[in-house]
Amino acid sequence: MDESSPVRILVLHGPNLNLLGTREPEIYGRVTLAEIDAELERRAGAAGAELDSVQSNHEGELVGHIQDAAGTYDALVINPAAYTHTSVAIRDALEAVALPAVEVHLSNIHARESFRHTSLTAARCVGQICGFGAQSYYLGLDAALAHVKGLRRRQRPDSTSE
Ligand code: CA2
Repeated sequence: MDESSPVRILVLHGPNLNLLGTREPEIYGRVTLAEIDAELERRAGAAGAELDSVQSNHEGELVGHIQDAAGTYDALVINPAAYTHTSVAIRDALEAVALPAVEVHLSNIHARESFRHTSLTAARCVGQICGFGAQSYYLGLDAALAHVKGLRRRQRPDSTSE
């Protein structure tokens, strides 16, 4: 993809995140997934980037979206939700496509039950942002855009490797 083309970001939301804003507001807030997606799209547009969002309750579908993202998108922002803590398949897909990914979580998974402290997927991501509610997604988008721009800068023929 040439350097002048808009950065393309795919946002992947894992299981149950379609329920956002309807239940457990004390943990996940009152914002709906549609509101988060609209704000992500607005912010991406303001930055000259393009963004698509997909939610799935199915592990295999998420794996399929990760595989299909290669060649179309420059980076992923992913909240694997409960699959964060269980899914070798999503971890392997992230590794296989070698697309930069930023893992995001609404809640601070490290301050919750011990089974949420481990992320199988984070090690295959550029980094993880958690605990800031919907802001985690917006910070994740900023991080993904900055990362892709850095990669493009380093790929310029005249760039020096410091
Ligand atoms: O904090 C996050 O973003 C999580 O990825 C959310 C997952 C949880 O399993 C992870 O440990 C942390 C759960 C998503 C469920 O979302 C709901 C939203 C509203 C009502 C019920 C569930």
